[in-house]
Amino acid sequence: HTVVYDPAAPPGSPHVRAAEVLERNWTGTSTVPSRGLYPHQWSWDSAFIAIGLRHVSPRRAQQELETLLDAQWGDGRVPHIVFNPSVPHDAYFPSPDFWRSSTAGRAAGAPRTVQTSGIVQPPVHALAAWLVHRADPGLSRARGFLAKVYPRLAAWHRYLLHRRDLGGGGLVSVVHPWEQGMDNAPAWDAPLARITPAPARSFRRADLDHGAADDRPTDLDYGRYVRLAADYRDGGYADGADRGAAHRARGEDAHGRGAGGFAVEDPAFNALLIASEHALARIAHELGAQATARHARAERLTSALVDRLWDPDEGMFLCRDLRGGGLIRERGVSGLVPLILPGLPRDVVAAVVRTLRGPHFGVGTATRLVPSYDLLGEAFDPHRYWRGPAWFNTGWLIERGLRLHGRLQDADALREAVLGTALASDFAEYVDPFTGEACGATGFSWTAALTLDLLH
Ligand code: 9WN
Repeated sequence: HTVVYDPAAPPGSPHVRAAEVLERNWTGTSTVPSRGLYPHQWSWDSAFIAIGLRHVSPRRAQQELETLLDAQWGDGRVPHIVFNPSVPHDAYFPSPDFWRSSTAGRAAGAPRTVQTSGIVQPPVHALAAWLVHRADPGLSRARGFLAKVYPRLAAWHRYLLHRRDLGGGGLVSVVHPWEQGMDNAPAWDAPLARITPAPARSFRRADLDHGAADDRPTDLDYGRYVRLAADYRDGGYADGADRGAAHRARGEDAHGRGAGGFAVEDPAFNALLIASEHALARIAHELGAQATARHARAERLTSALVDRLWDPDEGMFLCRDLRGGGLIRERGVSGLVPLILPGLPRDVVAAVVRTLRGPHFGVGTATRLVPSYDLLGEAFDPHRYWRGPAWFNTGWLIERGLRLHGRLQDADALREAVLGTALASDFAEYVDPFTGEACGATGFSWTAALTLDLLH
């Protein structure tokens, strides 16, 4: 591969520093989120990485997405981790021998040659594929990039819309907090409280070898993550009605373990699917196919999102707990991410922008970046992962949303804050939303990638 040499960018410039992070984290076929903590390929990380990498090497950005899609399952799901076989199993937990994809996932069509997890992550991929194509359409056409990824992306969306509409209202549900990507967000506390944790001695966390315990999820959280993932695996990674059947076939109670203890409709996950559906329409059009049905579906999904998850009193979107019933009354950044949608009603846009600037998120007043959780919420902790710190992928999404809806001053201020903090923190995984102090890993790939995108 080649890294484009830009004579206008002196060594040590923001562009070069960000490109160097991506260079260091490149394995030859894809990019790890960070060298120590996350030594494999992650699904939504790769989408964000490709969005930045396209400015440095459109070729590598295409390959990043192709490598991920090569690990797609027969039922259409794109796994949240693709394991690197040359990394020792104890470097990350849960490892391939926990997920056992090629055996436990056989009925769902898991690939035989590569080991993966069996859960998913937010579908940012079609959006990424479209943006990668646009960066160098000539190369993309020469390599047949869109023609290659389009059927896979279509199958991925089909899986989500057909197998994961567990609430029956048109939206997609996540069955594990790792699927939504904001692992220990306070919104999950109530639905997770119903899950019996796996005993702490039954597994060994590898994350604490790299990250400060106070910045990471707790052991109790992990016990529940492990239980949910093991139950899903033991049901053959079957979804919906198939899930009960898989458990009955094993002589288990379909309404206990098999029914699936966790099912949540999340605003960010669904908004990213809708944004990607619009992108898939553009890709279809570019390939000479019909695009209108896809745009129409994206608009219908936008209406379903507003109908099911918008709370006018809060001025933001909330998560819906399908097992406990009703909206979860915790304010998280996920409820602001639908700002990226072009078809959002004007009054909804105005209310989300007010909430962003108001006391719960404080953007432009108490904070310059977007905290992951309500500054006034009981569970707020400025250093603990998704319970307060600001993250760069959500900052980027909200910056894009503000710009899309013509809030240029707010967008410019957020862009400056994101760029300044990313550079000052050495591309941290997440930061204290007040001080910008680095938390978690540094040299984190999506932070570097989205910095590159904002620089262009
Ligand atoms: C579990 C890789 C991933 C991100 C997630 C983030 C974190 C994993 C973990 O790291 O999750 O998937 O081990 O904590 O929460 O959003 O994709 O960067």
